[in-house]
Amino acid sequence: MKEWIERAVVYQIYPKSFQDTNGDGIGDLRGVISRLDYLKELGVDVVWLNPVYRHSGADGGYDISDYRAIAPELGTMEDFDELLAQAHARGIRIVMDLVVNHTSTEHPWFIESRRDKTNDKRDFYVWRPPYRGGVPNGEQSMFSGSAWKLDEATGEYYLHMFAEKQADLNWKNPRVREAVYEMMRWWLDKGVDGFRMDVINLIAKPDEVTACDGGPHRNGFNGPMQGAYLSEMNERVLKGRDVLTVGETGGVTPSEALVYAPLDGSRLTMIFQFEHMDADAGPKHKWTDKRVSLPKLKQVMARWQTELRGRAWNSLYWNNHDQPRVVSRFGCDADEESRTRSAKMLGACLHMMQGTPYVYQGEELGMTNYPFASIEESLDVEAIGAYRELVIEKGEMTPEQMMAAIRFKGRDNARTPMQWTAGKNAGFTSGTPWMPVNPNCERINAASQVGDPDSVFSFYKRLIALRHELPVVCRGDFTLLMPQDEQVFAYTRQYEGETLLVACNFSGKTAALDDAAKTRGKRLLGNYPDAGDAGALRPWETRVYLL
Ligand code: TEU
Ligand code: CA
Repeated sequence: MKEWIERAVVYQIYPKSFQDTNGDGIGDLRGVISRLDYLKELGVDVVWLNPVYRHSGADGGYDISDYRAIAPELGTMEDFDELLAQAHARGIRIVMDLVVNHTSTEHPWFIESRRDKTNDKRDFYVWRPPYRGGVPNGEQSMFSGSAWKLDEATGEYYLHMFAEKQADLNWKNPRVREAVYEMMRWWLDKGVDGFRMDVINLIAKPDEVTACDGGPHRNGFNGPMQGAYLSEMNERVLKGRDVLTVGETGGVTPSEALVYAPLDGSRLTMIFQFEHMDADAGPKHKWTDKRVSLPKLKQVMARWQTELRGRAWNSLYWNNHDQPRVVSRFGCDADEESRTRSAKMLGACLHMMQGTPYVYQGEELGMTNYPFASIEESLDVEAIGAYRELVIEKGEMTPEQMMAAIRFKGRDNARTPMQWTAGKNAGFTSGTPWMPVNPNCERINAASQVGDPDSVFSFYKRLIALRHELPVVCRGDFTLLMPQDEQVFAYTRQYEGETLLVACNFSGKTAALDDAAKTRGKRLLGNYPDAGDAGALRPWETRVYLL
């Protein structure tokens, strides 16, 4: 593991919701440039930018129509170059989103591909004839409904594992792979510092998934060729370059992680696993408002810590642009005291583990979920599709149940504008924001937190600094304490004779600590002004000690 990556903390920016500078209500690249000093103050090392490429508006930029152009609403390539230069001048690296499982149906490759069956780009995508007059098989889109769409021009179906406008590329075609690698080299030559790779474990679909056999919905993730494609990508693009790569890999197990992100650097630097994000799933998958069971969450987190140890590298995240706000999900946003305490507690719990922490914009302020009242307020293709399927078509959930689930888990919660100030539109825009600003911006905003030593922001700043300062935070062996406890998440990290003790209360009630978890030694961090009783944690309390 490269030393800078071992100590790095990444900040994720969803540019459309970060900072608008020209009053059109949409965040832009100049907005990101204008906030680089804020990121410097926080102390992060790397920024991951969600897609900034030209797109067709179906899925928040994940439907790319030109990999080498900036979306006009976000700015120009000159703006991008300036952002890169200005970030580098501050010692901040830039990691781009790489979306190559699919392109937009407006991408020139697809426009050519769909024209007829013999054109040069036909095999860039997955085309199949009808099976007995209908869809080739029962494969389902991640956004509800069939994953096959009939295209009138040739009478064949194309595969789209996400929205209809997101056509899956055919990775079996070596020309597709080379075209992707060439594009990646183009960005790296420009000076970007790596890639976050969207659904990268979906590119090597097993043959059954695309078979024209009327078969059932199967799982297209983690196909047999995955390792080979990633080795090839490494060989042709990444090898010899000082980059950070992180693969988004839903459904992977720790043993599969060893295939994707081995420590020898032969494939990816690390992956995003999803097991802890699925720990609170119910019978309708993510669509539930049920709270997570803490023993289960701990078991998942601990397993990833121990099973990757010395073999592969973890990423650490509670939040991203696809997840609800963690303080509302695993903490408590009911009152200000609980919100700030639980936001800090969740930060400490995650950041003191081994791996690379990711902070999603606004997480460092303890931003919360948004009070969506009805489905008409949802902008996200996932929520709209799920509502249609589960409420309207199948009647498996009532509108009230589904809205409760969308409020608790919907992706739009992450995408409301960043809260900079208590003023108009939270200082995000002088115009009309593309998405409503959370009304709680009056009490939750950066302006009030940056200079306040007791703020969530200052606490995150301290967490990031601790990782930079203490080798035990980067390298220590992880041991889970009190695994069955329903309130306490406690663990130790051990490195070269030093022990870090982290104790967190995931509840609003006092919680007793076992002997092994009793706080002792030197207090590094806490979210109460005083040390308190060594054998008990107060509501939402966190303590970090060096023994
Ligand atoms: O997400 C991949 C993915 O599997 C999502 O469907 C995820 O399960 C869901 O958002 C959780 O609610 C990536 C991107 O992060 C997402 O924003 C895109 O919509 C998707 O790929 C398609 O590109
Ligand atoms: Ca703008």
